[in-house]
Amino acid sequence: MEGTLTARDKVGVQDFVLLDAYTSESAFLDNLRKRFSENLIYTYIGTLLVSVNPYQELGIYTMSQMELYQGVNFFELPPHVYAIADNAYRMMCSELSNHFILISGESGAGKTEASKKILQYFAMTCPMTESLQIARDRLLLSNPVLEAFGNARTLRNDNSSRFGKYMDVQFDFKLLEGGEEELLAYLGLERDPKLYKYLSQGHGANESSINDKNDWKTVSNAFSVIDFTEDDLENLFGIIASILHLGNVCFGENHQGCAIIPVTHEIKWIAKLLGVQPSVLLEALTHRKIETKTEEVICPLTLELSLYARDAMAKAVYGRMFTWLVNKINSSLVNKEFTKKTVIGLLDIYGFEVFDKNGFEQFCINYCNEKLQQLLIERTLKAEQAEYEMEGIEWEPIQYFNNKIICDLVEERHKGIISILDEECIRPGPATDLSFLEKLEEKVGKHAHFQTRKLAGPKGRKRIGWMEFRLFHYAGEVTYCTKGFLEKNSDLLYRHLKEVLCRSKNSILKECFLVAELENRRRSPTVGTQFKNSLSSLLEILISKEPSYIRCIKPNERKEPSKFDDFLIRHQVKYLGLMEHLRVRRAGFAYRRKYEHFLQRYKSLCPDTWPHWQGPPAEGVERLIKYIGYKPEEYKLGRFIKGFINRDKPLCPDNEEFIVFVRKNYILNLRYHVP
Ligand code: AD9
Ligand code: MG
Repeated sequence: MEGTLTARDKVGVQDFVLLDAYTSESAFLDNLRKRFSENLIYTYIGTLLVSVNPYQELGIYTMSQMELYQGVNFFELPPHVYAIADNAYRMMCSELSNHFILISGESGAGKTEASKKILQYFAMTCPMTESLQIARDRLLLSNPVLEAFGNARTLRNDNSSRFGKYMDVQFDFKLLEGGEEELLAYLGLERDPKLYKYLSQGHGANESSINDKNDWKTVSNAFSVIDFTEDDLENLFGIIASILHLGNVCFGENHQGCAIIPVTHEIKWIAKLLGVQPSVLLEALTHRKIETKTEEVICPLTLELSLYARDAMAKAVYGRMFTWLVNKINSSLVNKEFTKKTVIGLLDIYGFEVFDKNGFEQFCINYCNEKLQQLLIERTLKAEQAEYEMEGIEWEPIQYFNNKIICDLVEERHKGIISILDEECIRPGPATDLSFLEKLEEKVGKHAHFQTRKLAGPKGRKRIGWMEFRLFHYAGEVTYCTKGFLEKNSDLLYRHLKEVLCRSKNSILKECFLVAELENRRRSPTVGTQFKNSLSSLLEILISKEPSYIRCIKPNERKEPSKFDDFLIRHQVKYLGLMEHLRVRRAGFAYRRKYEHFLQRYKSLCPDTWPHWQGPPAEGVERLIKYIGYKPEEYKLGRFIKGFINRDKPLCPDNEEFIVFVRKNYILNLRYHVP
C-alpha cells in the first residue's frame, strides 16, 4: 500500500478512471499536471488516450520503445501512443475489420505529430512483404509532400494542417526559398516571399522554426519516388506560381465604378502558365455572365466583387489541386495486395474551437465535434450495454446529455441552421448576414440551445452582439458572428472564371475542372451542405466500427516546454468533453478479462491461489477478488457465453469464455503489490 501511495502522489494515476474524485475537474487537472511535470505526457481514460504536447523531444519514440509495446496487453505498460497503435493493429488482425483512430484537439495540440508516430509504428513493426514495403516508403514520403502544400504557418502552430480546413486555405508553399534558379525564372517568380501578397498575409511569416531549404529537398526527393513525371511537376508548379501571381493582381476602378486591371504583367504570366487566353482571363476577372431565360448578359463587376472573384479563383484552384495531389498519392499507394486487406484509418481532426470572434469556420468545426461526440456516446454506451446484457451483468444506466438535439438544430433538413443559411444564399433579392440572422430568430428562435441578443433579453449572461447568435454546445456555449456566413457558404467561383479554368491547357487543371461541370446547370452544393454531406459519410463509416480515440491538449500558447497553463488546459478539458467521457467510462466496467488470464496474472496476490490453483478458474477468481478486498459493486463475474467474447464477433466458436468485469482498472494498482 505504501508503495502505491507514494507512486500515485508523485506521478498521478495513469488512468483517470482510477481517480477517486472522478467527477472533479480540479482533480482531473491535478493529475494531468503531476504527470506533465514528470514528463509523462500520456494518460488514459479507459482506452482513450489523453496526450499533452511536451514541446520538446522526450526520447520516448525510440526503436526499443516500439518493440516494448508490440503485442502487449493494453494496460500492462504505461500509456503511450504506441499502445493505441498496437491495439488498433491487433483488433484489425483479430476481427478482420477496418479500424479507425480519431485524433482531435485544438491547433498545435499535437494531432499531426501523434498521427506521424502511429504511422512510424506501423511502418516499423508490421510484418511486410516487399510490395508493402514500397507502399510504406511511399506513404512515409507522401507526408512531407502533403505538408508542403497543405500546411500553413499560423499564429498558433508553425506547421498547421490546413487540409481538413478547406474553407480557409492559407498559402504557404515553402517554395520559394529553397527552389532552384532556373525553375523560378521559368515560373516568373522572385525568390523573396515577401513580394507575394498571398504569402505575406499570414502572421509571423518570418519567425519560422521550420527550415525551408531542407524541406524543399525532402519534398522534391519525395516527388520522384511517388510516381510524379516531369510533366506533372511542371504543371503542378505552374499552378502554384499562377496562384502567387494571381494574388498580386491589382484592380482599379473606372468612372462608372467598374473594376479594371491597370497593369497586366501578372495576367500575362498566369495566362502563360495555365495555358489560357490573357484577354479572356482579364475579362473573367472583371465581369460576370448573367443568364436570363433568353440570353447571356455580361456585366462588369465592382471593385469589391472583382477582389472576391480573384480570391475565389485562387481558393478553388488551390483546393482542387490539393485534392488532385491527394488522389495522385493515393493511387501511387494502391497495390494489388491492398485491395483485399483491411485498413486502419487515421483521422487528424480539428477539435472544438472557441475564440473571441467565431465565424463560419468555427461553426463548421464545432458542428463536426458535436457529431463526433454523438458517435462516442452512441458507440460507447450502446456497445457497453450490449455486452453487459449478453454477459448478464447488472448496471445502472447513467444520465448523460444526448447532444442529438444540437446536431438536429444544425443539420436538420429544411429546419436546421445549415438549411436556413442555404435558403438565404439562393433566395432572390437582397439577402445579407443580418437577414440570415433574422431568419434564424424566426425559425429556430424557440430552440433551447439557441439564442440571439433579441431573444436573450437583458438577463443574458454574457453579452451577445447585434450580428451574433449563440449555440449551447455539449461542451459549452459559443457565440458566432454571422458576418461572412453568406459569402463563405456560397460558391463564389463565377461561371465565367470556371469556363476559363475548364479550357486551360494545363493538364492537371484539366483534370480538376471538367468541362462536364459547365454543362451541368444545377447549382453546386453550398460549402455548408458539402461539409454536412462529407461529415455524414465519414460518420457512416465510423459508426460501424469501434474507433480508438486520442485527445490532444496544448499546454500553453507560447509553444514552451514544461509550462502548464491551468486556465488554458481547463478550457480544453472542457471542450474535449473529457469529464463527460470519464463519467461514461466510470459507469461501466473499465477492465475485463477472461477468468484464466486474470487468475494467471494476479494469483500471486492471494495465498489461496498462489502458486497453483487446482479448482475451476471462476472459483479461483472469486477467492482472489475477495481476498484483495473488492467491494461487491466494484466487480461482476460474467456468465458464460458460448462461442462469443466481447462484441458480436464470433472468435473461437468452440471455446467457452468467462469474463471478469472490474469497475476500476485495478490492474494498475495491483502492479505495486506483485512480490
Ligand atoms: V493543427 O490543428 O494542424 O494547427 P496539430 O496538428 O494538433 O495542430 P502538431 O502536431 O503540428 O499540432 O504539433 C505542433 C508542434 O508541437 C509540432 O510541430 C512539434 O514541434 C510539437 N509537438 C507536438 N507533439 C509532440 C510530441 N509528442 N513530442 C514533441 C511535439 N513535440
Ligand atoms: Mg496538424
